Amino acid sequence: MFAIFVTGTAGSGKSLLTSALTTWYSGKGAHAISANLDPGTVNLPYEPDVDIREMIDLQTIMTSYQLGPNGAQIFAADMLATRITELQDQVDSLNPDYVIFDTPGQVELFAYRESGPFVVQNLRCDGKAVLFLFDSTVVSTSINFVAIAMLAASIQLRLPVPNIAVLSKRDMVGERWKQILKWASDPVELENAVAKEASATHYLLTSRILRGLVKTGIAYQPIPVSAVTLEGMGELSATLTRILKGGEEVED
Ligand SMILES: Nc1nc2c(ncn2[C@@H]2O[C@H](COP(=O)(O)OP(=O)(O)OP(=O)(O)O)[C@@H](O)[C@H]2O)c(=O)[nH]1
Ligand SMILES: [Mg+2]
Repeated sequence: MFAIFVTGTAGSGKSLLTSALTTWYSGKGAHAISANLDPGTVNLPYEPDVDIREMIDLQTIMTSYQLGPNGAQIFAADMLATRITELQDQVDSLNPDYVIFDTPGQVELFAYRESGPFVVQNLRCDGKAVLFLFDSTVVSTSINFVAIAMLAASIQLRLPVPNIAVLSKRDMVGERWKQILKWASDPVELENAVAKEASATHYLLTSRILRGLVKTGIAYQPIPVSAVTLEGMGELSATLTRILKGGEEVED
């Protein structure tokens, strides 16, 4: 069994991509299941096979501990680790080839507290990967691209399994995703774009951050994907296969 954790900023397309990937793998004849790890989610664009909401109830937390919605979300996020045995048992009982985990809308609740990294590291399976979504509609300016790349680097620190960058919602920005890929592959082009976009102070800060990122070797070549038109799904699944199966024959 291989596990894929879909992460990204609020609204970046995690749930729809979870759904699209599950359907994609099923269409290829694999047994793929989806697992929702967001206790606070209300509407999901798919029917999860495993659902943390059956193990952690936000409403009960709010009443039992007299917490408001935000406090309860934090409490619930921290409880995730205590449900790992139940999660593992439920996933194992379905015996999937792939389990796609949809993670909470607020990435900080999953990545920066202890429970998310604990689950990512301790779930037993044959291979794991984290997808981090660069939302095309957000990173269509060069400064935002740098800001989200910093976040991606920080998620990589917190979730230390192979991370794959995905440029989500590519169908929403016309041809602009091509420009974003150029920035991603060429730091000089990105820096020039920042120079045009930013004020002098902003430019200094952004270009220094950018150079720092390049120096660390953390270069992002996000895979442009649409969870609606399914463009890019072949490339994404080929990359996942390469990483999860470590060099076995890839199929598209
Ligand atoms: N056109 C288009 N819309 C998308 C795509 N992916 C997501 N969306 C839309 O973007 C909005 C947010 O998508 P979600 O999948 O709910 O994003 P999320 O990251 O799970 O959101 P939260 O869990 O609330 O943080 C929804 O209206 C989706 O229909 C895509 O590839 N193309
Ligand atoms: Mg979601």
